[in-house]
Amino acid sequence: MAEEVKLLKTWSSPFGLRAFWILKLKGVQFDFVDEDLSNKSPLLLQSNPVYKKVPVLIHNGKPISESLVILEYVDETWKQNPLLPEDPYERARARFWAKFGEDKVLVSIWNAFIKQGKEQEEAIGLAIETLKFLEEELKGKRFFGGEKIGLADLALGWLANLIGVFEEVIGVKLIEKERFPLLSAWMQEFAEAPVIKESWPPHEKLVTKFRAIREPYVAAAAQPK
Ligand SMILES: N[C@@H](CCC(=O)N[C@@H](CS)C(=O)NCC(=O)O)C(=O)O
Repeated sequence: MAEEVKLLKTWSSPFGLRAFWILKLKGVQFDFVDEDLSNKSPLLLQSNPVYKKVPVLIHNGKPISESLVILEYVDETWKQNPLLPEDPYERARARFWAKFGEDKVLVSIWNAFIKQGKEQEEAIGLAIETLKFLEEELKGKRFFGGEKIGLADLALGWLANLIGVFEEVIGVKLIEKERFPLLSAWMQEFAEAPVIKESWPPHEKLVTKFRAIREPYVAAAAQPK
């Protein structure tokens, strides 16, 4: 029976990119739909009734939500080009860094992006402290997965382009080459890797989108307290 693989995503979503990347890296044939998140399709609402978010992978009619869950599902279902290593300890480490990316990196960078004034300075300091753990983890490695792209690389891959977008919008450099030489080299190598390099959304379009997302936070901070 032919496999039916459909990905619900949206053009700008870093979470959607994770699912898109792994399907491409595995060479899985799939269709995708770019959802309009201001008018979600019935298929999205039925497929992810809990969070109502993209990405959703629909495999032979069965929906799978949450990008990190999708990465593991695809890795277990299509065995070629494995994302996770064989060794259980190394698998645990890859999952640890993927989770760190969600819980710490994403949160601290988002705060640095939306906060203003003194709060922003503090948030930037925290983001830099968080990023130092990634710099340390990259010592002696090309990718978080070692010599090749692994789970943590796809989980953290959004950094390779969204950091530049956030930096442009807030006018502050978060990842400086001098402070983060290994992370900067990883961002460049990841961004230019086959499959990844063809998938980035247009930079200017992202800047416009994220500038608009940030505006209400800027306006709220300007209100007298
Ligand atoms: N933890 C989720 C996050 C997904 C997510 O936040 N998706 C956003 C797009 S970037 C979304 O669908 N937002 C629609 C909404 O919140 O209504 C994942 O990793 O898949």
